[in-house]
Amino acid sequence: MTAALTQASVIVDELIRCGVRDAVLCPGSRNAPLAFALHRADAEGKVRLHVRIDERSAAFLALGLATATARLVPIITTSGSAVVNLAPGILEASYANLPLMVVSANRPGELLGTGASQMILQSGVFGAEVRAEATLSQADYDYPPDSQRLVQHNIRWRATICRLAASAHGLRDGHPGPVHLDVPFAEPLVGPQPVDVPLGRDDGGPWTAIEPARMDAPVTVDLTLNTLVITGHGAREIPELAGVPTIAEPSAPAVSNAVHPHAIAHLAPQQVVVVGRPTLHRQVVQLLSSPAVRIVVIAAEKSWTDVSGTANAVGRSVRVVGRSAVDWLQMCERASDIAYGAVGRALDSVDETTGLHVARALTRQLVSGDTLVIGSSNPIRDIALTWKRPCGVTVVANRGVAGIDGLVSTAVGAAIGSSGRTIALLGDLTFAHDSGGMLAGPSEPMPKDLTIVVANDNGGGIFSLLEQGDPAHADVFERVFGTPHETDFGQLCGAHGIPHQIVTEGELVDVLARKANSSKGLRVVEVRTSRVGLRDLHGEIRKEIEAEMSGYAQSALARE
Ligand SMILES: Cc1ncc(C[n+]2csc(CCOP(=O)(O)OP(=O)(O)O)c2C)c(N)n1
Repeated sequence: MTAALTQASVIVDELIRCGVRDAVLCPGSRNAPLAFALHRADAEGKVRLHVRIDERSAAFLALGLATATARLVPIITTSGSAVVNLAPGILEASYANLPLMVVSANRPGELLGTGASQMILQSGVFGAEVRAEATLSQADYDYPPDSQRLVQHNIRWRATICRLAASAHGLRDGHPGPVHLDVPFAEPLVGPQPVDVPLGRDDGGPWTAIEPARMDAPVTVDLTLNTLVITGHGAREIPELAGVPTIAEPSAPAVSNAVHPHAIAHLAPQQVVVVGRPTLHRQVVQLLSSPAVRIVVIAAEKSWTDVSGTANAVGRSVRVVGRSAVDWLQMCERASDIAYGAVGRALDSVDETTGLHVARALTRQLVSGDTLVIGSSNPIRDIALTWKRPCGVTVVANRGVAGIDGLVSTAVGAAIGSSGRTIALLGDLTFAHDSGGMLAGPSEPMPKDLTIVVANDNGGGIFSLLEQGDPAHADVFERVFGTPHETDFGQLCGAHGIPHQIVTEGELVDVLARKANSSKGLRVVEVRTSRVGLRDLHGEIRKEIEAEMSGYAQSALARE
């Protein structure tokens, strides 16, 4: 019997019993026992296996799959630096509260520091960013037939996996996120398929069935105060607040009473209810730092959003008293209409195509059943300014740590995990950063219909909107912030066998109406955009809203 193969079969079997349906494997030698066990489970239809060469990409693929399927996704690596290459995706999962499990193969512990090759201290390598970690007891070098030690090991291994899976889902503490299982394997790592794998529970379920701890702490929200709801990443729907004016970031659930983010500067709410984690708008940060406003935070997780420390109350759910005043509702609606109108007119008035134009054209094509993956930087902000999210469109965005890394892989994972078509909007640096996400072998599961739209302004457009984009820094800006690269995306995609085309904003509409039926189910559509006039365009939008709002305020005063 090859003990390492037996142990790997137990691990894979218990993961499946814990609800795993997709697993991402990165090739290596130390994790060979797990590779064999996963290949077998895939062949038996028990799990869908995804093999990726680059661990960074693998972690983000897993992240996309976990987001789309709401299931635990394990990423299986060999030992050494391979494990650390997962770090960006693990950090994103930690701050976005997504259930991932790193399963890192290791050499036997006693070899650490002996000069053994490809060996690092793997336990603790993700620091406090994993919710739980465990090192599995090593299988014996051999087990005699009917071994009691194997019986005991089987129990211990399965129970440990159940504990980690429960932590990943936050079942006991409401704090889901990544976990780490380190598995020391002794040689031989390869041998005949194990036939005497010790079994799990008879009912086919997990070794330990872990019930979620119920926590409910409602907080009272008095709607007679002029109230604005701000929903950010990770927000869930709060039916009690359904009719209240809401600034919803694109990755928060659709709302019936959406308010444009630029309206904030012209509204003076007495109370703000924060749901999830808003990260996009400076105006929101300003509003939430005001001690004059009552701030109520609703958080399902253990941690809650209160960057300025101004929150008056925190709860898990809402108990509403009173009703919103009609003139407050009208004021919010009017300010929002003015802001949406001003954005639209400003976009129509310029000749150049910007990321905002691409965001508007793309989101107009979305229909119920679509999944939209949004890159960090300007794409998510452009979508926030141009789109009112309708019901039925699923949105995926890596707002945990808001990196520009791993977005191609996340999009591929989200597309594989969802049933309809998927459209992603990424900036060019974001696309280039994870172009390795297009790297997948011919046997790998691929999306049914994924279009990655790249708004290519040849560099980081967002920086021209920040302080460093002030013309006073023009002599420094381009090289150290703008970072133009002039990459030929057609050739880059061609190297991976992915179809690529360059289209205008107008052509995007027709292109998106057609299916991405390439052999890999993935195509890249590039729209050349300009960031030259971006700062002025945003300035114009704000000025126009300002002017219209002051006209509205004066006519409201005259009516009183
Ligand atoms: C991993 C990572 N590295 C660096 C950054 C800093 N950063 C934020 S936005 C940005 C530029 C992104 O450019 P692009 O994807 O082309 O989008 P654009 O700003 O042009 O809309 C950079 C480098 C980051 N957020 N994440």
